Amino acid sequence: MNPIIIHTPEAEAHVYTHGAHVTHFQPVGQKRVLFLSSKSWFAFDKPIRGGVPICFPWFGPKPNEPHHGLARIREWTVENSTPDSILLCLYLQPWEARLTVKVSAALSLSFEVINIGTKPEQFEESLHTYLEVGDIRQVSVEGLENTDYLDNTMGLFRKHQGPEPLTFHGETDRVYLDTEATCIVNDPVWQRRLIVEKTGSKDTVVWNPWAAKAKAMPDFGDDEWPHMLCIEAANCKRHAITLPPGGKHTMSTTIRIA
Ligand code: TA6
Repeated sequence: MNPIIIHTPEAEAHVYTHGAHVTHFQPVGQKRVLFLSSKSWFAFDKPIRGGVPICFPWFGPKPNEPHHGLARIREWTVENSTPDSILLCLYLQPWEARLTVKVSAALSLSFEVINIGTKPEQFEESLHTYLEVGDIRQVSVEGLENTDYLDNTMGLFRKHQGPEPLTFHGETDRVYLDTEATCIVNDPVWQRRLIVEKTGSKDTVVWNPWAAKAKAMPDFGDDEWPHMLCIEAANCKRHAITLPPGGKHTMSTTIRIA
């Protein structure tokens, strides 16, 4: 399993046909922007740990099915590529899924879903972006202030984020609701700010497993949790999307260093 390397004058990105999985994005002269676990699986029946997993056609658990859907453990087909972009496709009845990756000083992922079936169908989705940070305990996130969220560490209990930026003091697993906001990740250790924009998404998922959960994951190094933060464009739970036959929906995320 080897990545497709997209090398441009401004940045380099790595993409696997397995899961249409972007695993690496590094602007010239900068530290890498995406976290990739040193313990990740690279196996046909397992998702890669890090980068931008595509969660589709469901988000989270589903009885007797793989967590976060099938798209990230399926082999996608390269339909087109240019020096700075690639288009990958997957047929997963009743869906056609298309991911366009564009590489410049920013990394842009556009995820299009088409209902190729004969009746209305519903799906959930997330571009499950793993950002690399110097130390999560010193990171703050702007853009989610005054927003309700479901706390997945407390049975999806609904809470409210106050006027202050989000900071991290333990396992954090939240679905911020009804937000189309751009998130700004302030990383004082690496002295940079990461800008995470999105379109076509009503939820933003924020995740860091912290020490205990990291230790329990075989494909996640025990000492890696301080160096990652997931900021995910998503449409999940009550924002699941229903498409008529022939209907299309696009969600995108764009990540760059300020
Ligand atoms: O996006 C947050 C989350 O749903 C967490 O609950 C945690 O399960 C994480 O995704 C990673 O899931 P995975 O199946 O990739 O281990």
